[in-house]
Amino acid sequence: MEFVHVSDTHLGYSQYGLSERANDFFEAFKEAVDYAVDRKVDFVIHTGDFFHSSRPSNRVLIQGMELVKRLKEAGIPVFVISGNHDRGSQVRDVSPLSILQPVGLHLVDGGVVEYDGIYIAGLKYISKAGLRQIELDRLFVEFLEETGEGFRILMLHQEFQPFFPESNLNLHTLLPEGFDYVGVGHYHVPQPPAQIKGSTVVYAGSTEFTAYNEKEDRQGKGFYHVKVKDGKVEADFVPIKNRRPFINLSVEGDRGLDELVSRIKESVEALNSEKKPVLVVKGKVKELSFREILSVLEREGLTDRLLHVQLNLTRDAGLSGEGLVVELQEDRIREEISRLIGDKALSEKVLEVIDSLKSFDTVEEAKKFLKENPELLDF
Ligand SMILES: [Mn+2]
Repeated sequence: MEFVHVSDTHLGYSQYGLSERANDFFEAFKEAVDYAVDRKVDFVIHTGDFFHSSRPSNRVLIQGMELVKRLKEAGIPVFVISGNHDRGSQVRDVSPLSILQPVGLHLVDGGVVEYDGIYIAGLKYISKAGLRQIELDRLFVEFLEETGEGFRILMLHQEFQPFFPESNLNLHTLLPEGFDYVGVGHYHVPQPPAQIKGSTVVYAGSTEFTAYNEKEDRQGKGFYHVKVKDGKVEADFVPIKNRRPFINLSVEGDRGLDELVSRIKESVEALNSEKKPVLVVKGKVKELSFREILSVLEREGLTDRLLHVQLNLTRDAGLSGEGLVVELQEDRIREEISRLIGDKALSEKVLEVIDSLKSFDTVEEAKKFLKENPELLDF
């Protein structure tokens, strides 16, 4: 028995406001689907954030339908849970994934389905406030009791220890013995398979960058191909091949602009991709303005060879007060927010919204996401 475990495809995310990036997210997802079809796997599991938004546009819904239909026509069922990005409001609305159910998507947002002697349990993303209302360990046992003899899969979309050391959800204590494979989403960095309570636990990672991270770039973006033979589970990472390249450079101080430009040139020339790269420049500058950097790139004819330039620069404090960036410790900021709000449940909700905005590169994108997901601000 073989299956593909894919996660966090964020279909419909037009990063940097670019339709090319939305298309990249579609193509990366499609590469995983094509792989599943080519390898004739038995089924596909998707562990959440199928869509980037709980209100995907009509065009994006059609893209989602196309992918599910392609699998369906190949006789490959796909099982999915809702992530924090696409779960919809629990009170007012349903998950946008339910729209794809009539074309063959199996939404397993809290229960167990049986397919060909395989039991697939799933739970949608649950907020921190929601987690206080339920006991995950008991729920997992209930799921287990609903299964029969056969391969047992559990799909989740949360931050868990030991992968997230700061999480208070620990799989070592929450997970009962009995599941064979636990597929987890939410963490965009793929993790090597771990053995916990006799089960193979895998964070598949995302198929594209929602926020660029060089460590992830080295590891690649992709999905897992899982093979089960004689009770043995083998999960292999499959990188997305046709991915848009990112050039990641850093700049220190204001000197070195010429050097930076020649490094950009070199990097662009070294690439062998049909897709124009995204350039990410980070570092601390004193007086250099974004406009100056962009005008040099333009003069050197580099802007046409790049899809987008993302400047993550901070002003070196100590010179003028203009644009001064004060780097505060993150936990100090969190403490201060909690103190200002006072109410514990409310401040946790606000911090959760802030956490979900951390996966964006720009304020504009974060704003757009909030507009598309008004239930997040439904306090
Ligand atoms: Mn995600």
